[in-house]
Amino acid sequence: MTTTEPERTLVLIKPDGVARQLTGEILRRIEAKGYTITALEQRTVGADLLTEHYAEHEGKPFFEPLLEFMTSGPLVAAIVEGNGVIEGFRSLAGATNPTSAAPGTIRGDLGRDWGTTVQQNLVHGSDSPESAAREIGIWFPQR
Ligand code: RTP
Ligand code: MG
Repeated sequence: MTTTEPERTLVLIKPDGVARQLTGEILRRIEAKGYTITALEQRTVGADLLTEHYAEHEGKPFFEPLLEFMTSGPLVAAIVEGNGVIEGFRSLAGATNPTSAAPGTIRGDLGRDWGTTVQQNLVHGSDSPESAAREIGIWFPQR
């Protein structure tokens, strides 16, 4: 039997998650699912890095509020490894809007609609192998 290399994804615990002291709870769910955290760092980042990270959303109405939110305080960046982790972490995270995210997911259980112009939805996870490689290059260039 042959096995393949585990996949990697870039996870962010956004500033709302860190401010609400949910870092441990979110990392617990990732580990409980069987994924491995291979890099982990809390940092506060500026608009330049986030403009690169969210390049696909530049020009959209929520782009400026998104940058303001993401630079508002410390966040946690992680590389998470495991078979199928890109899709698997997005399943754990749930839908973008915390109101419609299913119970059992991070956003469904812990997220709420604050009535702000941008969804403060606790986490980010890469959405494809190409995004994961690109985003890991931005956040952890040495890895
Ligand atoms: P993410 O990239 O953060 O993992 O989230 P996602 O794929 O579920 O959502 P995406 O469409 O990529 O949007 C990126 C982030 O922008 C904020 N957003 N707010 N209309 C809104 O209020 C709105 N739309 C997007 C969210 O923080 C979303 O996660
Ligand atoms: Mg996205």
